[in-house]
Amino acid sequence: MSEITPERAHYERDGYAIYRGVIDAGLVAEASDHVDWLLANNPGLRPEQLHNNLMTNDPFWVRLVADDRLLDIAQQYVGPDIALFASHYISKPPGDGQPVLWHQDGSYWPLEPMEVVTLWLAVDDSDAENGCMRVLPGTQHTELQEMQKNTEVENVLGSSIDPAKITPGDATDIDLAAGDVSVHHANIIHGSNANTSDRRRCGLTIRYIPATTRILTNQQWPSAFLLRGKAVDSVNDYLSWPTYQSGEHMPFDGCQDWPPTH
Ligand SMILES: O=C(O)CCC(=O)C(=O)O
Repeated sequence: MSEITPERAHYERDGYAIYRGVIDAGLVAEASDHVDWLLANNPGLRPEQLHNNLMTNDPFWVRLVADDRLLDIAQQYVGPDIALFASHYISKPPGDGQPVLWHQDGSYWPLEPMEVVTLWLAVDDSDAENGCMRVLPGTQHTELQEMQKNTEVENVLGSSIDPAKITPGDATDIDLAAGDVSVHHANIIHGSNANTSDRRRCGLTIRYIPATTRILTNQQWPSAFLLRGKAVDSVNDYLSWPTYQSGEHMPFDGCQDWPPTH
């Protein structure tokens, strides 16, 4: 059983926690370059929509989510056998970065049981001005609600909780510096405002599951990677970690030796 850290106690009470200075500036800069590289290689995609289908054959993305500093945090929530379920860059450009309307993540996810934790890595400084994540503390204790289609404004998910059920005045802004990480529960109600500032706001969502959580799909899930520990028989089919190929993938520190033997 992991020791209960102050962050973990905060998560138990409020449904989220903040870890400062987790990822060094060099790796954060590579993640920032990665977003530019993904956009250059996927013309037409909005920068808020860099989803897990893009990561199946992307060594840097796997290297990033498999970073021990992130896994050490995830392990406190999901135990030692850790798989990836999904990961998504939400990069809100200055001026017209779209909001993420109020939602609960678990309402969207084909997971059984719903044992999962999200780490949100700040690639940029993220605050109220540029559309940081906002949470309604304590709502992790509420049941998952059905999301409703919502296209009143251009928004990242195209759906939300019925706005009449939300009191935005109760929200807490999650103010992070680049390299910080916030953690949140699958049931907590959260979202983020549009980015009307002159600074980009980019974060990487990373959804870690214990190897006992099943991804309910008939097809190979595009971001099912075993990242630490052991798989459980007959639960999920995991992908091989992609091998770096010069000219095909974004180069990164250590790419020639990627993946490590594990
Ligand atoms: O990045 C954002 O603004 C929202 C992130 C989010 O909804 C999530 O990580 O579940």
